[in-house]
Amino acid sequence: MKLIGMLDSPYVRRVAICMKMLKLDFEHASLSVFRTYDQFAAINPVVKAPTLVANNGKTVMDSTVILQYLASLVGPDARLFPSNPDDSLHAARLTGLALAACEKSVQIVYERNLRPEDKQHEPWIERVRGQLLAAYAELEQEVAASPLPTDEARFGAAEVTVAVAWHFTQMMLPEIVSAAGHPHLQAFSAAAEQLPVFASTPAA
Ligand SMILES: N[C@@H](CCC(=O)N[C@@H](CS)C(=O)NCC(=O)O)C(=O)O
Repeated sequence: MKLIGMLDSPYVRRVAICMKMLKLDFEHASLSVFRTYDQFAAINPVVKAPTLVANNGKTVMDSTVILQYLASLVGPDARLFPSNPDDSLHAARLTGLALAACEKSVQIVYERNLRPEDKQHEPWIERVRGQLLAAYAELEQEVAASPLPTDEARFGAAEVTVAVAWHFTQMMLPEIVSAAGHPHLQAFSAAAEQLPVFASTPAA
């Protein structure tokens, strides 16, 4: 299998970390959806990162869809997604909030980096900023109410996604989402980034 996309994308990084946790054999091609557009398009004409090239050559995109497929490869012992309904609901809530935070972070980064300054639409940026802060406020409350594990053996896709999302936003938009205002997320992310599977899959 081949994972296409750069690790500075939180979506690519969550998949890469989960693949390592599942001990799946894969090759990583660090192609940019911007700087190497044509090379990326030759693999997946939709040019979305991450793209997974399965062993039969078929491509699959969207990090969540890719993780669902990967979980099916490793059978019932796979620990990406909890099976008990209460744990599953908790994981789904954490993942949904973290993915919304990633999406809103990426929207702000694209707005700043891709659109000329005189074409930027402040009301739209304000809306996205409010959504981003709301997602992290909810996530901070969740993590404060039930602390997340910090040993890799107890990590599933939800824990990976929360850690990767927070690290990405802190890397790109620390002036918008303050670390000091989210102490539980900050502490969880710091512990996660120390784990060998995170450290060997750096975002930058
Ligand atoms: N929902 C998707 C989002 C993926 C995504 O937006 N990736 C960005 C890179 S961070 C991308 O492909 N950007 C290029 C584009 O959307 O044209 C996922 O979970 O994989």
